[in-house]
Amino acid sequence: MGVLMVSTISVAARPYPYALDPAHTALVVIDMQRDFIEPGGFGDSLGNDVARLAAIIPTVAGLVDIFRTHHWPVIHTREAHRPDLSDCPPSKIARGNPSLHIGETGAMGRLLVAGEPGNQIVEALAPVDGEIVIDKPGKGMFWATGLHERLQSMGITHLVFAGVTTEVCVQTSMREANDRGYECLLIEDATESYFPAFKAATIDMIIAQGGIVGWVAPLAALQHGLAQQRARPAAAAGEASAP
Ligand code: TIU
Repeated sequence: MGVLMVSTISVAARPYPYALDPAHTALVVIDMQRDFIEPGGFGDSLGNDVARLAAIIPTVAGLVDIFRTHHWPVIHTREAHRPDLSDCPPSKIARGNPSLHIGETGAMGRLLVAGEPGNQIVEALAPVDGEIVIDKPGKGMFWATGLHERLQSMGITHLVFAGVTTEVCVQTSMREANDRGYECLLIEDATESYFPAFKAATIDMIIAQGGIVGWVAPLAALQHGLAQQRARPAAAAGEASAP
């Protein structure tokens, strides 16, 4: 049997339906690392209740599973600095009044440092062979990562977003992607914030003004769009196989 050719999938999204072209779409899972999700990490050091974030893991896993099943690209990011912190501005280390600063040693090793236990993606969402893992020194996924060039070489034009936190690394990355011309969809139940009001406000900002940053939809809308696409009778049969 040949490769299944999948045509555009329509996702019931806000502010209007999102047209997902599977041949040119990647999933980006932002910073689902222990530093933010488990006690004793960077998120905890800033005084946050990290339990809120762990709750989305099953939904993110369901989203990842869709992309893996279809062999569509999955990209994981981690907020990570080099062990010598040469890629971490002093302003970032000094900011706030954390119980531990970036680079200091907590319950899961040095905070936000590549290679440390806390810097690993949570076990339930661990990358598998063939998936891209990007270590990013900033909140946004394009700053000093080379990711744009990789996405361009893959022919990616559409990005589906999940991860944490909604108003910090997810929003920054989505805005950076929007400015680079990507059509962006945020899966709203696959992202979370330490602050419910900030998550709600971020979603409102993304979809305002006709989708000034992009689109937002629940995972169920993507699943429904996929099911409808599969159910399209004659067209699907006609375009079903390629040599
Ligand atoms: N503090 C906070 O909400 N987030 C971050 O510092 N990084 C990410 O969002 N990944």
